[in-house]
Amino acid sequence: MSKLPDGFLWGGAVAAHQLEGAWKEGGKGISVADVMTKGAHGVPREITDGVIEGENYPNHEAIDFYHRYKEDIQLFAEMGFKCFRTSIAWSRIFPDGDETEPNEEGLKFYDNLFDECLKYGIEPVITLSHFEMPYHLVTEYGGFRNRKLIDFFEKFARVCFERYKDKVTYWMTFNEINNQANFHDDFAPFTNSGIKYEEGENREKIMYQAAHYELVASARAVTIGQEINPDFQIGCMIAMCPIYPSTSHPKDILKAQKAMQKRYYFTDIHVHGEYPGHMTRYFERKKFNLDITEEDLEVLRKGTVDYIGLSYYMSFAISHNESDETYDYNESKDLVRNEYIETSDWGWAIDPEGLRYALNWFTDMYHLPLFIVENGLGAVDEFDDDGRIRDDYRINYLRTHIEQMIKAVDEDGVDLMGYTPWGCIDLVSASTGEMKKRYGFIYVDKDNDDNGTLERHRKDSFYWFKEVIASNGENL
Ligand code: P53
Repeated sequence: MSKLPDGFLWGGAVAAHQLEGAWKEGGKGISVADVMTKGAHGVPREITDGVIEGENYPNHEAIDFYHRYKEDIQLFAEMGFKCFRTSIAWSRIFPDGDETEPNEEGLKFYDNLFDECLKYGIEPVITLSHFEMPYHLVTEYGGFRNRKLIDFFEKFARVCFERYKDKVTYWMTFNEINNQANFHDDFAPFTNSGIKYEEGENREKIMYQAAHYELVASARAVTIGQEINPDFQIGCMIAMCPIYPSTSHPKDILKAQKAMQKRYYFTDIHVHGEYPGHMTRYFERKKFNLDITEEDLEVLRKGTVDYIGLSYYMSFAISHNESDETYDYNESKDLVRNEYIETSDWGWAIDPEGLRYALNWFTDMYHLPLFIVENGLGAVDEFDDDGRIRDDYRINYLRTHIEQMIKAVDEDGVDLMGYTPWGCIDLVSASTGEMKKRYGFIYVDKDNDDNGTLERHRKDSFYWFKEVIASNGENL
């Protein structure tokens, strides 16, 4: 007897910009992902001013899913997927983001894609905004610095809900909205919010303002979606990296708690519909004077989510700083290495127990169903002499995480909807733009220098995951 509920949503997750390619086809506009070059571990991707001739933009072709989705979905069906998480590329539907009418060719592509999933009984699980807003909204409006973006997002959401109301039940609004808690780096503010900072700007204040507009946009979308189809399940999506105190020093404990508040207050607003006291006090202390209206607060109260979607890859650890009595969190400076934990080739801490901890933490805080919509190991894969990819390191990572997930459900009573490992087919890495950082059960023949046939091959983990799904998590 499986310890997971019947109907548990096993599947895989991707995002449009990381696999579709066809960046200029079907009337698609340029997105923020289309102006990011390739980086590497420790080498950030560059955000260029528009698309510059001669630069390497890995998302332009990606793995050409736009033309190959039928073959790929057939492979997902062969693994027994119950669901498939992807996003709708905003710039396929509204190429510039501010048009009055949507692009029919873009809408049609997702009709075909969802029909193809449904043909095999695979539920689409859809993120509306996954690091791919139309680039025009950045150049013309400054991204989510601008309140107008709320209306543009709302319109996009409404068009998608209306068009796909009979095909899609599970939705999420903004992918990993809380990544931008790391506003000191350029990556998250740009991918989350379309924000490029000028020298000398108050980055933190701008981030909180943008996040506020996104939270309002999300809440409006939730309310509209529930009206369009009351059966919709609309969630938020949070990047969960639990932050542990590095020692039992009370100041480390407090520092970790304050850091958790800063990284996860987004969830409080999505779920409870209001700002927690520690955030309103913080804004006052910092004299941010944000544009938050009474009407916004009403919208937030109304548009609370049905479930929490989360990604889980790693945990963090933190120490207090004797010279700073405020406990204010600086994600790019304050984190320390956790000596009990191994890291991946890209430096991400591998911590299966952290997943159980995270599921319990969310449950204690919010009492809502959870959906693990990303988890996985980015690793280098190589064919052996028999033409096989023996990715036991990936199987080990997933097995140990699934074990902890099952304990959270079975022993701790966590209400869990499903599990969709990230990058079920190899795709372009978000943080580095590399192909080499692979997550898939399905290998795609393409390297970091754009060589390869784009052919698909089943890895050992493909057959393993198929058995995991078939046994509903019994045979790991
Ligand atoms: P890559 C940072 C921390 C946790 C998750 O990441 C993150 C990031 C940003 O990269 O992103 C999510 O490809 C994101 C996906 C992304 C995946 O994790 O950098 O939702 O788009 O591909 C894995 O290895």
